[in-house]
Amino acid sequence: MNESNKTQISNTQISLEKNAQIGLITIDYPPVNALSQMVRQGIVDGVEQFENDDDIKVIIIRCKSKTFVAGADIKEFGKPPTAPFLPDVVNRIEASNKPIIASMFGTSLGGGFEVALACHYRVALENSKVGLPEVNLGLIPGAGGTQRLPRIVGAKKALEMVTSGKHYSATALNEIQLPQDSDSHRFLFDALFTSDKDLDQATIDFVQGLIDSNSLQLNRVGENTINQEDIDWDAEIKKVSKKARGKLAPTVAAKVLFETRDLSIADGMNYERAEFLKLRESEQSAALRFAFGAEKKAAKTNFSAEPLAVNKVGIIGGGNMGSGIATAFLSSGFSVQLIEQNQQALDAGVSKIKANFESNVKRGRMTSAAAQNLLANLSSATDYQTLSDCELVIEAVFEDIEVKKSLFTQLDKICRDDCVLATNTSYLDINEIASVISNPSQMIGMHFFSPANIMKLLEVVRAEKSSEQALATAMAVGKRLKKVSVLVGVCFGFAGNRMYTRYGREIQQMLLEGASIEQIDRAMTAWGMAMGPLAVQDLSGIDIGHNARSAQPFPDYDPGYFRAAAVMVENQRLGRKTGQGFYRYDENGKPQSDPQAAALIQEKAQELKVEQKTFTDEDIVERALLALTSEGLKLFAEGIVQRLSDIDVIWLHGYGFPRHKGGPMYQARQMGATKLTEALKQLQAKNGELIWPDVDVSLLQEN
Ligand code: 3H9
Repeated sequence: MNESNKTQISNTQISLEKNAQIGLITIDYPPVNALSQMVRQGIVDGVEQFENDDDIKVIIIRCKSKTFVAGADIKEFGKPPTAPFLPDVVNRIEASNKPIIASMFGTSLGGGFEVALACHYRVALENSKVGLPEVNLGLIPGAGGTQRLPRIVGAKKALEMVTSGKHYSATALNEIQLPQDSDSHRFLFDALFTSDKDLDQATIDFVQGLIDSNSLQLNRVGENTINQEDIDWDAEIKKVSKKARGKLAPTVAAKVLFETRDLSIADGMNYERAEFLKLRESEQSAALRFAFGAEKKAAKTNFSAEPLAVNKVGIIGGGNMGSGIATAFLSSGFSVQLIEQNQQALDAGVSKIKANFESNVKRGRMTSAAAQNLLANLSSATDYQTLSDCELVIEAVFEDIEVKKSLFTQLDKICRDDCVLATNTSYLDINEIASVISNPSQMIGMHFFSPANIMKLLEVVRAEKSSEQALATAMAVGKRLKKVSVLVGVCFGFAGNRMYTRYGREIQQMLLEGASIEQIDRAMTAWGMAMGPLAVQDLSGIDIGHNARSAQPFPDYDPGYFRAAAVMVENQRLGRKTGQGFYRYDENGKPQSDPQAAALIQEKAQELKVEQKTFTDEDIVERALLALTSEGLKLFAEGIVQRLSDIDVIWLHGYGFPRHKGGPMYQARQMGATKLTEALKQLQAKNGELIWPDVDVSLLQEN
């Protein structure tokens, strides 16, 4: 581009250039070209300037760096809004008297997609993704997304896209064909270019083609009506609401689509805007925005060494955990060497991995060919020697410290000198395990959550001597696995399971004090937890936690005695796997209340002379949350986590904490130090030593 073609605009995030009859508006606001005030202003100024320029016939909006616009600028939320507002910007684009083309790549999301929808043409690279993810932030699209999208893809698809918040592949969306009589006359994209193309040049060529053939049009999506497909709105809204499990935004989004389906674009956008503004002020949106920021912070680490490049990963153990971890690695393109102690166990592990891929294919998550390609990177053996060229080895064997120590003693002799050695232990002392290898700095914890190919959370555990490189490697690997990785320190259960133990102990105590199994699970799920704590214990096996606590791997830390759980274990009621635990499971695996379980708990309470109380659901929730909060503060005070918000991330991704409530420490911060202190004191007075008496509530202010 000739320097003389640059057009002046007083904006560091936008530049304007002329290329013969084409006006180029280029947004350059890393990392994701969010729609800051400056970007919004720059777009309006650019459109105005090119409209008044007789040389220009058509305008392109394009982006530098790694993506087309990924949405409104989240950093501006919570501050007073400043003009020009995004709805006005998109309307200005659509009203332009010269056609505007959106040149899209990467992820065009939220407000970014709304900008593109207002353009008169859209072109994109084939591997682009688009979406309206506002519901994930407790919002709905606020700049015409609920209005223009159904005018192109139809109300049904728009309902799905707006309420799910998912990212969609450009290629797949462009296959949508509306009925002939629909005046949604075009596909979403006017051209899709193969991903190896230079998008800027391809867009210019596309536009030049339109100019040369004299076929430029002002395709104003807002002038279309919405194709009224046969939709049972009542049923759809109910479905969305049920799936949202307490989140407001998806239901509001569905209702907006329903209420505005016959309105003009102007009236529809006014309706949408009013609902958007209400949600922007809501507690849920604040919590969801907090969660987004907390995840970004957790990913930020400041290691003094570069990560090791990892290609081949050894995984020892082909049980549920090991095969899940192997599936996760294979799915992200790593080579995996699976090890088991005998051929039978190895075959079983390989079968589980294959079954995981088959299930992905069945659910439409990947093609059969893609699954075969990824599975081709799997090798399996019973010989540890095959691990000699791995850059990372993860053990997922039986939770017994002697077994693990003997395993790492062997690995020490076989693995590369710089190989990162990771244990997937949930409770054991990694410092002790590391003591058996000649260079303990190679040892870290990588604590996956079951099923490891599905659960997002990864606790990367820093042991006393872990090297910066080993930790940096694990965090980088976590990113490649698309996990949410959080750095934690060594203690009983690390951050997540230690808090879960504290929470579980309080639940157990409430059972003995007279709260029923059903009431506790109902109270916690009604509050928003994905599962009741007792149903969770049944699912994971009551003996697992029982054995971990009984082993007392950290003599200085007393996880507490879970009397109700102990009674279940004594009576061989280990949970789902034995058909009975806190619940009894029918032949279809459905949990049923079991008076026998209740009677066993009651007997124990009588034997221990536990005073009986009546609980409201609120009492149960408050006590459970305060147990979590107090343990979280202790973990932070001990330096096990770097930030309180890391705890929130752990609970959102590993333990089914409702995202729209931000996390346990976010809840505590909302409560404030004074109220929290008061609540803890009251509970302590009522329940003796059970709530930690010595937590430093002032730490809430720090993070
Ligand atoms: C909206 O648009 C409302 C409108 O309908 C109406 C308005 C009226 N703003 O995730 P990454 C930062 S609501 C500001 O690690 P990736 C992020 O904080 C918005 N900053 O990268 C991070 O910063 P840092 C709808 C943003 O490649 C950096 O970018 N849009 C925004 O894994 C890299 O992020 C969304 O909800 C933003 N909108 O994934 C999109 N987005 O480096 C949310 C990101 O300082 N964003 N940042 O930590 C995403 O989903 C992912 O970030 C994305 C990139 C897929 C774009």
